[in-house]
Amino acid sequence: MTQDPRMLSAARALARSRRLVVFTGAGVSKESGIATFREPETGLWAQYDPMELATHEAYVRRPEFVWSWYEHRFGAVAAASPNPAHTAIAELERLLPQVSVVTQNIDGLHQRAGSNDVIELHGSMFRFKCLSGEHTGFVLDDFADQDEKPPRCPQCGELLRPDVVWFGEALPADAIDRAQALCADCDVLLVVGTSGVVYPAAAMPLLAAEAGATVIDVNPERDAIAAAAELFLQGPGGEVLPELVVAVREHLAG
Ligand code: BJW
Repeated sequence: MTQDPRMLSAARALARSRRLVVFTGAGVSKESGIATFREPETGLWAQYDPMELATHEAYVRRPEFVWSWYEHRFGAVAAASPNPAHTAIAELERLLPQVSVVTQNIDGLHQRAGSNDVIELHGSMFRFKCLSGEHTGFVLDDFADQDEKPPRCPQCGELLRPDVVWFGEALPADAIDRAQALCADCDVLLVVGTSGVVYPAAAMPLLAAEAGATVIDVNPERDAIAAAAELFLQGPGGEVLPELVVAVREHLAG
């Protein structure tokens, strides 16, 4: 049994939770071998300029370059598996009455780990749409036989792009609306692996705290969220979360 008082407090809050929201960022997938964005040296933005890769203007300017960067990332995700952090989050669903996952990630690893209610704020790398945004919902199989890169929209012939949210673009309305409603009505918000600097997603912990929820932050670094969190559990998600799930189980068993 853990003796860490912060771990015990977090386990107690989770065991009592009736409406838990887990809010995740790139750090939750790091132990699956997927790079984060802002970590010094290893983060994607330490190597690449986000304005050259994650904006509509950049794609219009250099579609082949941006597409090839995404192809490289598709390969990394295809080779990856959910790690113990994803699995522990999915496990919470089996222990607690209501669990939703609000993620900024586009890698689909929460769903692969078994989480059933996943809200993707920044889209998905498994869906594609045309540059005008008029035709949506394409999957790789829809254009797998095309040699052209980037491929063309099967309906209008316009360039296809990943259905992800780039800087300056609105988040999908249904996703942000549901995430905000869940955060404003949860009793615990468990935040894992986000630097908390990209808005409007970064406002989720503030919404939850304002609504009186207990905000728990899991991160190896004391990032922006930690200051606002009631409980900060320092360490990698793949180590902290399985330990937390064991402590929740123990608490529920009395
Ligand atoms: C671990 C770990 C381990 C490591 N375990 N943890 C208000 C104020 C200021 C600016 C703005 C504002 N509102 C809007 C803006 C502008 C902008 C913005 O926020 N800019 C800031 C950066 C300054 N926001 C936008 O442009 C958004 N759109 C918008 O606001 O539209 C308005 C609009 C309305 C109506 C019409 C039109 C427009 C869109 C933001 C889109 C972000 N897109 C990206 C790319 C997605 C696609 C892709 O992946 O290719 O999303 S950028 C990138 O950042 C990605 C992430 O989802 C997002 C967040 O990053 P995340 O997940 O926090 O990762 P990191 O790397 O920052 O942090 C990793 C963390 O993990 C660290 O803390 C580590 O310590 C930790 N860690 N190992 C646990 N093992």
